Formats: sequence, C-alpha cells, structure tokens
Amino acid sequence: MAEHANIAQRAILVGIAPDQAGLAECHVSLDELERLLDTAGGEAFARLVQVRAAYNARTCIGSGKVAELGDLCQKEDIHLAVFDFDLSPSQIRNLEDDLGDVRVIDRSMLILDIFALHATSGEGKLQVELAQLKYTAPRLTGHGTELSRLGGTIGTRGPGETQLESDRRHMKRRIDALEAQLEEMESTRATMRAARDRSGIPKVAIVGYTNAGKSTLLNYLTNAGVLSEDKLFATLDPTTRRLELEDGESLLLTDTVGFIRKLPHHLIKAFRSTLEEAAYADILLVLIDATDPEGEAHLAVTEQLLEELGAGEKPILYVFNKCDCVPELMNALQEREDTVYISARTGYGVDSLLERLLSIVRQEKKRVRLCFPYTEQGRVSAVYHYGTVESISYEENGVVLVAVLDKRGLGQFRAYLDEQDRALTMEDEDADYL
Ligand SMILES: Nc1nc2c(ncn2[C@@H]2O[C@H](COP(=O)(O)OP(=O)(O)OP(=O)(O)O)[C@@H](O)[C@H]2O)c(=O)[nH]1
Ligand SMILES: [Mg+2]
Repeated sequence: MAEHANIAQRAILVGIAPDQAGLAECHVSLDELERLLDTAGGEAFARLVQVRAAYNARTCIGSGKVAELGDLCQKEDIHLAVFDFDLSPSQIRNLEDDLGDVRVIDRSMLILDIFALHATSGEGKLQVELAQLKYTAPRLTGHGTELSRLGGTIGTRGPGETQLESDRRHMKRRIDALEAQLEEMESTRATMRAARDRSGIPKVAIVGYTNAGKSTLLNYLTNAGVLSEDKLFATLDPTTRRLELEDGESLLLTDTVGFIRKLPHHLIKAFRSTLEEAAYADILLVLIDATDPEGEAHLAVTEQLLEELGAGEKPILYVFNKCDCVPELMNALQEREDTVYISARTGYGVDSLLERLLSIVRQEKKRVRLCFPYTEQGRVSAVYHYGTVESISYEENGVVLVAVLDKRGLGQFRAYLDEQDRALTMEDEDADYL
C-alpha cells in the first residue's frame, strides 16, 4: 500500500441528501467539505450524492452506491473517500471491506486532521491527541497496520498516530494522562483569566465562522502577528492582546478558534477550554464574511454554538467583514445599533467598530459607591469578581467601596449601592438587570 501514499490525497466526496429538496443544502455542505479537504492538502476528484430513501445501517449509503463508489475509485486509481457525515467504526470497516484498497474517513476525522496540522501550542497538540485517541482510534481497529504504513496522509496525521498501534490498555492510560495534563493547563489558563478579571479591563472575544477574518482583525487592531490565511481553521490557539482606546479606556481582545457547521461534539469537548474563551468575555464581536453567500447560515451556526458554550446572553456586536469586496455594502446605511460593516484588510469601518465597542463598554460598566454594614463585610471580597475596586475605607456605618462594576455586579450588589447611585441605575432602562 505504501506506493499509494502520494496519490491517496485525491479523494471522492460522498454526501447524503434526505430528499430532492435537501440536495442544494447537501452540496453547500460538500462545498465546505471540499475546502476542508483542500486545507488538509487533498483534492476532491468527484462527488457522489445519494438521495436517500431508506437508511442502510451497514454502510450508510446503499449497496448500489457503494459499488458505484468502488468502480469510480478503481477506474481513477483513487484511494480515499471522504464522507460528509459521521460514520460508526463498523460502518467504516464495512465500507473499507467492500471498497478494497480505499481508505474511508468522515468529516470529523478530516477536521481532526486539519486540527492536527494546525495545532502549534502544547495545549492544542494535546487536545488534538486526546480527540484523536477518543474518536479516531476505535474507528481504526483492524486497519492500524495498513494506516501506519501509509503514514502522513489525510486522516492519519498528528501525534495520535503512533498511539493507534498500541493496545487498548495503553491507550486508556494515555487518555488518562492527557486528561490530567490538560486539566493542569486549564487551571493555569483559569489563573491567567482570573488575573485578567482582576485587572477590570473589559474582555472582548472575536468569534465567528472559520475564515471570517478574525485573526486579520486582531492583527489590524493590535499588530498581534497572528497567522491569517485563506484556509479553514488557521487559528486553533486563542491569542489575547491589549488594545488602547481613546479616553484611556482599554480592552483585552481575544482571537478564537473558528466555528463550522457539524462541528463534531467530541472536538467541542476536547477543545472546550479553547472554545470557552467566548464564554469568559464581556462582549462578543461576531464576525461574518460579507462575501460569503452562506453568511447567514454561518451566523446561525455561530449563534447556536455560542449558546451551547454558555455565551448566548452576552452583548454582541455583529461585524460584517471583507466589505472591500462588496462595494454595495460600503455605502450601506449603518442603521442597526448592533451591526457594523468593515474591512479588516483595509481598515474601512474599523473606527466605527471601535466607537460602538466603546459605547457598549460604557453601557456595561458604572462607577458606584457601595456600603457594606460590618455584619455583612464577608461579602466585600465578592465585589472583586465583578469589577475593579478603586478604594476601600472603613467608616462608621460599614465598609465603603468605590468600584467600577459591570451589569452583573450592579445587579448583584444593588442592595449596597449608595442611595444616589441606586437612583441613577434605576434611571437607565435597565430594570431588567437591577
Ligand atoms: N478581501 C478581504 N479579505 C479578508 C479580510 N479579512 C480577512 N480576509 C482574508 O480572509 C482569509 C481568512 O482570514 P483569517 O483572518 O485567517 O480568518 P479567521 O477568521 O481568523 O480564520 P480561522 O482562524 O481559520 O478560523 C485570509 O485570506 C484573509 O486575508 C477583508 O477585510 N477583506
Ligand atoms: Mg484565525
């Protein structure tokens, strides 16, 4: 099989549409799979789509389609088939048995492969290895030796590879060790996060579909030098930079890993601590590629994932990016409070983006005086979780703090607010958080 190592990169893509009406969406998803394959260094030779009337548990696609796929692979000397949906270990085995000299991988394995290629930090690499062990390894039982000889082709890369040949017990031990190591790294991350929290600087996460231009925006604003390229999942490790705004206000901006439709659950789990950056932010910049006809669908995927990560309720600024390529948007009336049109490449619209951000920050935070009676001074330390304490004094009627609090903090400590501050906060529309 080793001689196939070079040509295995050409692949047939396989999709399933539930019915005729679902064909268009199936092709959109296959377009994306083609881009994923391209990012992994492969090339889509052809597509095979089954409009499925009934479910075939053994091979997912019907036996006629399997035969068609086998014939095509043989005729064109192709040795890789990428299925656009998750396959069970036994389905992969059955398909490989039927197809002969063709490796079968699914969308999840392809994404994992790209993650393996792009992981640069220690944590990223460990996360990939863990996900590979948990997902890929059981799917490769019986095919481990062939694969190890193929080595370095799509679906086989990454640190997990050597583990695939080890016995189950060894894998279990490795999984435990990885989980322990990752847990430790997560606690370091939590410590850093706590330090950022104490700084009281508002945290803004740049989130959105993969390739929307998140890293380009961070680079434009902060010269962060993060890799940005026309590939999916160029960024796996979050990068945080401080951005100084006018009036001495500053922000912590974090570039995050991109989202994609059908993001495998095990990957969400493995990359949870990375993905969760969004959940710790105070404000979300949701980037949308304005040139992509699928922009709206991407936005829906993004919002759903944000919800799953527990970040659905945060203040959001929608940022339509790449407007340099969509001249009609350049003149669009910026009617909506929560939407801006920019080009992270040319800087168009970035000023108004910053303006909007600043006004959200100001809405979010208020400087207040809190007074805790001595009987309740145990609560004082909790104030630090919600903002910056500027001064603290011990007075006759209790502990008095001057603090800049976010919305949650204002809600939390409303009972201790100075009379005047309470009246002020009541004035803003915001009975909802008070
Ligand atoms: N024309 C144009 N291209 C842009 C703009 N912003 C980003 N790009 C391009 O879009 C591609 C993706 O940009 P990235 O910044 O890597 O996107 P990302 O959202 O960080 O992507 P991932 O990290 O892969 O999720 C690159 O080729 C950028 O040069 C823009 O405003 N206009
Ligand atoms: Mg990026």
